[in-house]
Amino acid sequence: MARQKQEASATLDQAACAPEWTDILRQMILIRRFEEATEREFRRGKIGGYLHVYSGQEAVVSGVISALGKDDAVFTGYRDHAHALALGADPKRVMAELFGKAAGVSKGKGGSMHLFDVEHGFYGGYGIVGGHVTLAAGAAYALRYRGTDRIVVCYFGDGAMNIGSFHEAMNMAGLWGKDGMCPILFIIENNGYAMGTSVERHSALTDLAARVRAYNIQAEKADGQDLFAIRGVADRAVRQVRESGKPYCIEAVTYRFSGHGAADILQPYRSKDEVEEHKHRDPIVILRTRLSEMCGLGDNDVKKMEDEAAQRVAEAVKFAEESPAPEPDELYRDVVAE
Ligand SMILES: Cc1ncc(C[n+]2csc(CCOP(=O)(O)OP(=O)(O)O)c2C)c(N)n1
Ligand SMILES: [Mg+2]
Repeated sequence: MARQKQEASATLDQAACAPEWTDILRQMILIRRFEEATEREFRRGKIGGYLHVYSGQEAVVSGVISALGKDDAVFTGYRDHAHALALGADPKRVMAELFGKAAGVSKGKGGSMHLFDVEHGFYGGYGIVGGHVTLAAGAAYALRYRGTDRIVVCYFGDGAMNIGSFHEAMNMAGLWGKDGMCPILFIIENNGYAMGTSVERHSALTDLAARVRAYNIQAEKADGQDLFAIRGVADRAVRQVRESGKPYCIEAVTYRFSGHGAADILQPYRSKDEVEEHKHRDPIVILRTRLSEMCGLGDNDVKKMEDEAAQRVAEAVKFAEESPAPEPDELYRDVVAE
């Protein structure tokens, strides 16, 4: 499902059992199956470089991106496959990028951490932790300066909040926001860890929303495992950012089910019990259960979604595998501005 071409002021109407919610569930299932496939293909040696998957955090992407207008812009770090897919990027071209193929969204030269798909409003995909927050804040300023009503959404992790560029970006966003010149929605993907270091061990203040408020930016926490919770906050925040031109921040409390990256196999920093406990709050299961209770979504409906996702992912892998590598003379193209 691509982004809804809805009015930015769309309200959350759970009772209506709108088809939108099943579309979002379908999207979250696709993202999960896609990520599982990338882990398999990494182990088969088909994907080189780094690989960080989003499993467990899907509601944070689907809940916010589904609240956006079609012209809004999204930035994130290196855990970026889900963001590209939720914005409507073709799974075949995303997988081809991971395989380093010319048909990839970044022409096979970016890989997992550097997806880019401007046609769908996706402005990356960045490997330098927290570096993209400055770019996103600048983009938000530029959009308002040009007189548009587009907004920027910038995702980052809990760990990214400890790098200097994060604080520079927050300070400028807070300042520009005073004049209504920084329409940006920051999303903290607080999954509890920065690689193997827990929030308790890396952040002097563990209330991450409070840290953002220090920059004169309104911030609130939301349950990142519950699609309806995160979407409800996102609807309100997106409307406010668009109208006011001021930044806003949502701390989405979530959890990653896989290791930090494909190489993080032993995960000595957390117990198996801890991971299992969090799997009881799988965002896909939570949404599926809600839709079956509220709207009569049946096991057969879900099975159809699972089959469809499996097929789309298998087609993406096949496409990526069979696609040609970039030509050697592509090596320096698009690397620096001309
Ligand atoms: C400037 C910089 N320093 C260190 C790293 C190495 N590094 C990669 S991911 C990561 C942890 C980031 O954690 P977080 O922001 O919480 O994101 P998550 O992986 O949990 O999504 C670190 C330190 C990097 N890529 N860039
Ligand atoms: Mg983290």
